Amino acid sequence: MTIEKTGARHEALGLDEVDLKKLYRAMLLARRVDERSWILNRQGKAAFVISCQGQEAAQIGTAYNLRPGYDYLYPYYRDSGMTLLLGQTPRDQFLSLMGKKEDPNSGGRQMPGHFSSRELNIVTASAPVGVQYPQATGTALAFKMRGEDGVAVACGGEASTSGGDWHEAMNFAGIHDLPVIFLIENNVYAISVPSKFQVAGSIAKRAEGYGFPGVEVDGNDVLAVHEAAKGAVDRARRGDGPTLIEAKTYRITAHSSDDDDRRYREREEIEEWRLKDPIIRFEKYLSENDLLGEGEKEAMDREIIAEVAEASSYAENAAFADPDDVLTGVYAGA
Ligand SMILES: Cc1ncc(C[n+]2csc(CCOP(=O)(O)OP(=O)(O)O)c2C)c(N)n1
Ligand SMILES: [Mg+2]
Repeated sequence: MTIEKTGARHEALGLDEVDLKKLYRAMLLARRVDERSWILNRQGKAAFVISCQGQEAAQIGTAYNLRPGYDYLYPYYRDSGMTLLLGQTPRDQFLSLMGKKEDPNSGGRQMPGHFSSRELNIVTASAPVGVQYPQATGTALAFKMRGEDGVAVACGGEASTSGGDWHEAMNFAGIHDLPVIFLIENNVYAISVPSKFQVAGSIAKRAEGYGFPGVEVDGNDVLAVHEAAKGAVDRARRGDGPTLIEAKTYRITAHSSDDDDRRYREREEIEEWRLKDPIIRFEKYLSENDLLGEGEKEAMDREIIAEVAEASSYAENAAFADPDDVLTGVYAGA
């Protein structure tokens, strides 16, 4: 991996030391929240976990370019890193994970991973994969009609590009030059199905057929993702239209806490990808460029672990949602 050694990559991207530490901290926070979530699941305190592990660079590198509360994010279930960067807190995530009343996403009514915040313009996903793409495209149309320079970002896994919604959204966005970014986090699997049985050809190249750029990027390299996303965001704000980003990455964990991935993939494959772990790679870049010493790194991690522990115990002790409240906000008038 020679790319880490080319010192001033971040300078070429207009990122200073403060930016780099924010990027690193955000990736590590997402990882630690995720790890804690699995522990809560194994303790019987969280019914279901769906993980972002391995995809932190794709998420943080993209979200770092957005204006929270102005741009719109249509995340998918793995995007906890993105939502944390935009302003959701570890406490919010644990409250949601454990179905607590204070859960800001849905008051404990929704499955974890359905991130939602009116203040932050994060729009909840629906359960069928891919329905977020036409919704985000509609929001981009609204930005354009109002003459605003906002950007809508819609995210999903590679398998969601096999559905019709994705193609319809891509086509509509291409026709009307809309300020929407499609971020595909290609993590190689759709539950147990490897991408070779799910996706024909290149995802990134499909954008050309819809009349706008498609970029394939190393999704485990946060600086490469940042560069691609910055180009896409700048282009959208200028009014030049959509961009598709295919971030090539890997799902380190099983599909969810209910999945046993030993049934369909070799442990060696996971170990190979662990060597390309986006957090370790970025650590290496930072340390090779004397931007993050061992002591500072450990202090940051200790601080994050303490923050996560505090958030987790707050949520554990919080009240459950009231069963009588289950239909509030579900049906009109309820
Ligand atoms: C339309 C639809 N079909 C099937 C499912 C069941 N399902 C949930 S997640 C998933 C895998 C999606 O894979 P991908 O888009 O690659 O995302 P990943 O989970 O790998 O991040 C499937 C098939 C669903 N939710 N919606
Ligand atoms: Mg996938």
